[in-house]
Amino acid sequence: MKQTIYYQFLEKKKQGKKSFAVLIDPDKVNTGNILALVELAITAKVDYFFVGGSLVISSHLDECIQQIKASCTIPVILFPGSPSQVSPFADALLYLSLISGRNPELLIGQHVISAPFVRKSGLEIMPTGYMVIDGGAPTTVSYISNASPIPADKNEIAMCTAMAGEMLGMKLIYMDAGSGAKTPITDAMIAKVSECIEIPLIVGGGITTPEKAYLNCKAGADIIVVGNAIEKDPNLITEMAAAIHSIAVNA
Ligand code: 1GP
Repeated sequence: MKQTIYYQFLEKKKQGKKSFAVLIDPDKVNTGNILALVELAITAKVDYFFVGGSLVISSHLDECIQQIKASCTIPVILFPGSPSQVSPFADALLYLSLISGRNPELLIGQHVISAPFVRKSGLEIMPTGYMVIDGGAPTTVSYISNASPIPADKNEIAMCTAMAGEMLGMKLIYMDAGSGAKTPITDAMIAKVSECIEIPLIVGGGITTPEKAYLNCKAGADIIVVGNAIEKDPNLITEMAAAIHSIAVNA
């Protein structure tokens, strides 16, 4: 199995380097604005593009990824809301299991159904323990997943869930308050989780300022994901990237 991008994650974590992933929802981009976004991302030295969403209505996922790949070398990682969001044009796939929920379909059911198709894609597969944290209001992911998020102040539950995910063999933990969350995940919860796992920690959902991104990294996040805030103001890419990359190596 390919592990090129995952090794990059591990190497960066070892060096204390933090990464910035821009989340692109294929429903919200078109040929015109995607190229402008890629240009900004190249200049700001964005580390990764995550592509996907809890609910992708349009059918131009492949086209969207091909456009990104044709214009830059930034790796494209699928962040799928369902098995239909698998594109062989991407570089890697976050193979998500919703370990914070108790919906068997999202823990293993959909994986079984789509396994041959996913393997055939040739994508680098990254087994990811996906944890949805309450972001202050129902988000698309909390509704669609039909599973309760972890309460925002239950740091111990988050810690134990991440620990269990790592011991089950997950290669990444992704803590997500949901797209457009009113309240992003607290630094205290990020710190608690990051202290108890060795695998890279991805954090996203409701991060709207470079300050918050910086503090999340200081608390232990390895990769920060931002979608909504950049959709509203693409120029935020530059400041976000600078804040995340400003963390001194091994500080
Ligand atoms: C959502 O973590 C991502 O799954 C990003 O959230 O769109 O709120 O930045 P935002």
